[in-house]
Amino acid sequence: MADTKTRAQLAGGMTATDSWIRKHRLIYTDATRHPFVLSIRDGTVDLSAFRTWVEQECKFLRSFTAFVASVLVKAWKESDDRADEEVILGSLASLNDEFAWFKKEALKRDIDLTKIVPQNATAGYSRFLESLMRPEMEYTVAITALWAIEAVYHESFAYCMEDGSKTPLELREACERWGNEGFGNYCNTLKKIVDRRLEMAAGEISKKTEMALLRVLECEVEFWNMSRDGPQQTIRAMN
Ligand code: HMH
Repeated sequence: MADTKTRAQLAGGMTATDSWIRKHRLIYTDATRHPFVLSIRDGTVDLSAFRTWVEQECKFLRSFTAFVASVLVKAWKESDDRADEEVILGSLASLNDEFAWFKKEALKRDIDLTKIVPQNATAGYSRFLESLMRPEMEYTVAITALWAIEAVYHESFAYCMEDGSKTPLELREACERWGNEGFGNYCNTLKKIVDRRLEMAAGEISKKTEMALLRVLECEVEFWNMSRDGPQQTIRAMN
């Protein structure tokens, strides 16, 4: 009874998250092996693109933090396992640390945090997170989005730290932040929560959850695209 394996694992099958990653592997790979990430790994990254990434992250993190806080409230109300709340509290604690790190990065790069304008990808991502924050949105859907958001960063940045990567020295700290083993374990803990919830979810919730996962992957690809393209150009009328 105390066995923590899910029904699917006991049956020798894949968990729900594994089968979704397999089913949607094209977009999953787009999100976790994006050209921007590959350019960090091979050392050719454009530093103005990296600066754009830092700026937009500073904006993104505010909505992300509010979202994580809303997932904590949903866990408190809906979860079948009290331990979930501690895991999500851990997410908030590491976000506290992340804010301090981004402030330091912004200072180093002379970025004025009060003057950052969110680009379309950041604004779109925030709107999606806001839709997940609504009280009627199910915990299973929201915790799945949280897992996917964290897992994409872990997989991307861990790839930039592998043997043979040529990640520039000044970007190694960023890669270490999300790519480290502890962060990987935290992502796995979230993944297990998701699979546990999906074991007991009704078909329509499962479908809704899969859609939320796909939307996260799209938002992540758009966020990388925006970073790769660097500072937004102002389009002027040609007359
Ligand atoms: C855009 N995705 C984005 N930013 C982050 N900080 C994470 C995921 C992971 O925390």
